[in-house]
Amino acid sequence: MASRPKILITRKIPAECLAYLQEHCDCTLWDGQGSMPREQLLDKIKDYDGLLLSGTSVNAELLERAPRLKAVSSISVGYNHFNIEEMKARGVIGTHTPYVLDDTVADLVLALMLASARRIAELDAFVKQGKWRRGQVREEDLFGMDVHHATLGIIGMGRIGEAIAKRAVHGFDMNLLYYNRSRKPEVEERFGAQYCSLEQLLKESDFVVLMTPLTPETVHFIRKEHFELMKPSAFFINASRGQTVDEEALIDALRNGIIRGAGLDVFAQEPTSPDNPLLQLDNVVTVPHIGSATAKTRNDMAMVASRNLVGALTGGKAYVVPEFQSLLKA
Ligand code: 8YV
Repeated sequence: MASRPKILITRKIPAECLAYLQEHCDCTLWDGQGSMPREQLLDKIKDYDGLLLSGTSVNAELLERAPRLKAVSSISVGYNHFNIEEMKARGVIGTHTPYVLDDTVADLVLALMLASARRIAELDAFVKQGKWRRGQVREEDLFGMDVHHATLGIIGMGRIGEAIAKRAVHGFDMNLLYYNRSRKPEVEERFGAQYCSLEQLLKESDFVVLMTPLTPETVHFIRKEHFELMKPSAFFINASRGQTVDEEALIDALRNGIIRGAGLDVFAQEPTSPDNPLLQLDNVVTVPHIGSATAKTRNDMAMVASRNLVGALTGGKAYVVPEFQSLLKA
């Protein structure tokens, strides 16, 4: 690109990321709350070569109004908000932020496992509501389940799955089962993990952790019949995307003792409605999609995304999402 690329930044980013982008590009920044409203984005996009965003849908509606657009950089590892085919058809490259958030998301998954098994949220409320009174509480009413030495089943053994495996096996002496599109011999060697069918994983795991990316093929990947295979004592943890699970079936399984509990970072709709029946259940621990939400990791993600955008627009390095690799080689 002969002149400096023009980029649109649709949400606040750290000052050092903005400074870096301004060195290389002409930047327009949305600095209101959250992301730039879609109408404004649709209105402005025609003038830009690059777009920095997180979570905003990049679909035909947007792309049709973006004749100059060459690259979209998402401040996230997940890129289910990219319509890959529409982007490819117009030669628009998508980038994302792998690696920097693996450990942070894995920490949260362990937190959800521990919190649901040891009933941390429920018992925190119990203490704070003044219900912990001598002689009035049966000891066994406070019992939870052990995480250590239990069997963990990870569905989707990517980089985050491996970071979870490391914590679970080396920190908590857990036995590890995994299900993935492809077998990972190095994971089996490092963690003594056993590759198995989805059915075996669901039947044998004490904790089922879902980490599969959301794609058209993984919508409602876990449904009623899958919960029915799980142990009644098992916990289900989701830190991937809410739509990978049939939420109605999950609610049913939790209400009817099909499974013991759940720890959820993600929901079918986000923010989830205050009326979601999941929020009424004591055996569910919820957090508002905070897998990568530490200041350091979010800053690092924003920096990676900024470098990605400059790289993609200037022929430099970028974490291009795998589906676009062929476009780059062409
Ligand atoms: C994002 C995430 O930060 O990276 C992902 O895919 O789910 C989170 O870490 C979140 O989507 C906001 O961009």
